[in-house]
Amino acid sequence: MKVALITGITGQDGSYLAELLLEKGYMVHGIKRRSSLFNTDRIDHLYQDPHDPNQRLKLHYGDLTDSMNLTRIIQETQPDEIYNLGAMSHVKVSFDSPEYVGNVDGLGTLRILEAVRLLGLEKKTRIYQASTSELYGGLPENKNERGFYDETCPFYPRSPYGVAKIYGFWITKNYREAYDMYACNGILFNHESPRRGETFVTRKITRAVAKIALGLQDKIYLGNLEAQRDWGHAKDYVRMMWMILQAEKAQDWVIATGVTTTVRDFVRMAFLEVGIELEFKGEGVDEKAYVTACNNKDYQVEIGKEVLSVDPSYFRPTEVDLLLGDPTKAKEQLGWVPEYDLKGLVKDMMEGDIKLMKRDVDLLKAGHEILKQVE
Ligand code: NAP
Ligand code: F7E
Repeated sequence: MKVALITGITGQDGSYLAELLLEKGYMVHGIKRRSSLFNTDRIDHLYQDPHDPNQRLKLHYGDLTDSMNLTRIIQETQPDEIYNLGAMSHVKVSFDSPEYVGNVDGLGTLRILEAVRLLGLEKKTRIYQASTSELYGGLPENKNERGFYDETCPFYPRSPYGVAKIYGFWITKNYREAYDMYACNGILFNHESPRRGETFVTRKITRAVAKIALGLQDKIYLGNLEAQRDWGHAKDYVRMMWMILQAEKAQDWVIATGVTTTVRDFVRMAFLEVGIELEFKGEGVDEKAYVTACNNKDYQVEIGKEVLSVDPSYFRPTEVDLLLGDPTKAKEQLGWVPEYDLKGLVKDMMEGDIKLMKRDVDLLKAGHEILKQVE
């Protein structure tokens, strides 16, 4: 049985990847951080009985800042594949905690590579490093001749997160070249899902739109509506992480959809999923969105209602204006065929959040009923 170790298993990608590897028959080890509250919501459905000897998912307490702990876990689990997905992954927050992000996202990668090397596992263990389109920084002059970012384009990170991840990228490449290790960077463009962290822009939008449609929230405040991102579905992207480690030769790969969309248009698409049409008026920090039509009888919001404003506190000190990836290499050499397009992604996220918010409303109603009976 193949053995995989996933750092960041409790995150969006870690949870989908664990599901995929279990389906493929792997023994999956995951590293989770100690926390004062439960932090395994995204994988609880995979991990029902830790006492079952046939359980193929095992969690280990650990942290990417702790070399001894990582070395011990790798020694104990002897993985065939390591997926280093653990990271402080929020770009805006990285400006508040630049040293921490350097330690976890940058040096954390080195700790994994060095542990594998010191344990003499460099010929056994294949390593996937979660690199990112943030490395490009969105500089227009660095795109390829077709106007996309691919594996040949220069990097220019624009945040402490991007700078930490560039260390992770280069140290992975360096260990591959210096020690002949099978270590790859997946340069993944933004990928989202119903499991996306609530403070990333897509999930923030789909949660708010679901609440507005159900009458639970009045409006949403966002930052830069002009920013453009190449958004794919996390389920498609974790499949590529696995495929990257199955390739004959260790290399670096861009995974993207090749389509870019503004934050503003993502908002429009999310509202349209519940039949609500919007008009945007004003510019810059004064831009607002108003409801112009409600075509679904279940989601009726007052026509003319203001549902979006800009809050400059969400602006970043340095912004990545536009990301657009060219996945030709992965398509041609790995057979990359995503199942979801942007419309499918928005639909999946909106369905997830409508369901979630309705469940909250039902729980609230049930609570009121119980209170009434007690009174
Ligand atoms: P995520 O949802 O934020 O998950 C990050 C994971 O890392 C969580 O399990 C988190 O644990 C863990 N983690 C954080 N700090 C850690 C530490 N000090 N030690 C050990 N684990 C730690 O991120 P994601 O969207 O799944 O992304 C997965 C990876 O891909 C990340 O490295 C991210 O930077 C990278 N990436 C993401 C995208 C994207 O669009 N999603 C694109 C390119 C690259 P807790 O649950 O305890 O917080
Ligand atoms: O921002 C703009 C914001 O935080 C996207 C991470 O997974 O992908 C992610 O990083 C855009 C930016 O993701 C709000 O300014 C507007 O231009 O969803 P995000 P990100 O920064 O692109 C890359 C590839 C990673 O590697 C990262 O780990 O949306 N934006 N208004 C906003 N963003 C947020 N978060 N909140 C807003 O209110």
